[in-house]
Amino acid sequence: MSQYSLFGSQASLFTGKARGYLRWKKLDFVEHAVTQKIMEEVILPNVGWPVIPVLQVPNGQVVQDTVDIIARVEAVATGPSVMPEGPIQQLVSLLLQLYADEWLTIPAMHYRWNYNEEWIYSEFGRSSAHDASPEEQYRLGKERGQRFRDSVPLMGINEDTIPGIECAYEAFLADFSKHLEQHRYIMGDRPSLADFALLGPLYAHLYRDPASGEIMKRLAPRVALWTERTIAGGTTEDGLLVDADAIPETLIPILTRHMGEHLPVLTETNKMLAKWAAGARPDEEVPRRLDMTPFTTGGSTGMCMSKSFSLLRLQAVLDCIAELPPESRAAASDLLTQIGGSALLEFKLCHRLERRDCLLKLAPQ
Ligand SMILES: N[C@@H](CCC(=O)N[C@@H](CS)C(=O)NCC(=O)O)C(=O)O
Repeated sequence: MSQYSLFGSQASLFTGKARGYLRWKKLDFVEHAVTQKIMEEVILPNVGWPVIPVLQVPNGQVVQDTVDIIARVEAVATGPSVMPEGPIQQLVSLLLQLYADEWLTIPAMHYRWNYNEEWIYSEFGRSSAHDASPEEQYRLGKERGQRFRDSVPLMGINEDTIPGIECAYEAFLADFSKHLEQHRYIMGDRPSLADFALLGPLYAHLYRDPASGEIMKRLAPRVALWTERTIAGGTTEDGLLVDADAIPETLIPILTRHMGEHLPVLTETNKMLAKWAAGARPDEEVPRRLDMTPFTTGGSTGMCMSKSFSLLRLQAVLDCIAELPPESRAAASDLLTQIGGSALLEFKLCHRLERRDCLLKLAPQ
């Protein structure tokens, strides 16, 4: 019997990230669908709130958050590290993780809910109650899916912003396709952290949901093929990362779009966190949503919720910049300037964050 259990779902964005990574790592694990029983007996007692994916490790401990899951497995599994060795490649990996986890969720949610709504209700029901009748699955799925559906307008997805969301997504697909003409994965010919992070939004919502998948396969067949080999955990044809800590030129347009769109929102979110933190108790959970903030994507503007969690992923980027070895600092500064991200060189997070008890909290000062 496998000693590792992944509790998740085929329809879940972050489960795709974890699954692709665990397969690549060749970890002996079994994936379990999250039934009501698993939710009540495993997830709620250990995590405290309903969220997936969750990894149960051999000593019975339960790990939540894909970054923590990856760190936990990296510490024990053999084979190459998911994180490239070069400091500049590490920085780009963390930037792309911030993009994938915290910004590409907008097109992911748009295409799921505006192109696949009825299908996804049944799919949620099928994965959580596979023995129920199709009608019962639809009813259950609709009940479960409501909180995700309700977050769509809060993410700034509406009639005014949809043209921009689609324009930015299609431009991303075009850029990524171009990149894939030269490399099998983000950082060369084997998958690494950025691939698994991007797999989150690109697999469940944008490839597997039928109407989204049709769009991806039509507009960007190379991205669809990348999605297939990355969710499989790589293939026997995979090779090596690009060497000498180089960043493929073809990533520049992707990184530039990310900085241009996300950086203003992160800057506002940081100000909102500062305001909240000024009156917070030391052990208080940071609210998941702060205020609404203006954003621009693909030329459309709107208002979206500021997610405090995004600052945790940003903190990993800032830590990486702060810890760069002296010989890599100039290259990092040039790269950030080239992609419109030089503000990150000076960015001061108003308060250090950490996860305690599976919740986001202010780190003790
Ligand atoms: N930062 C978390 C995000 C996990 C997450 O948002 N999971 C979604 C499903 S893909 C979920 O369960 N959301 C429930 C919620 O946000 O209330 C991770 O990397 O694991």
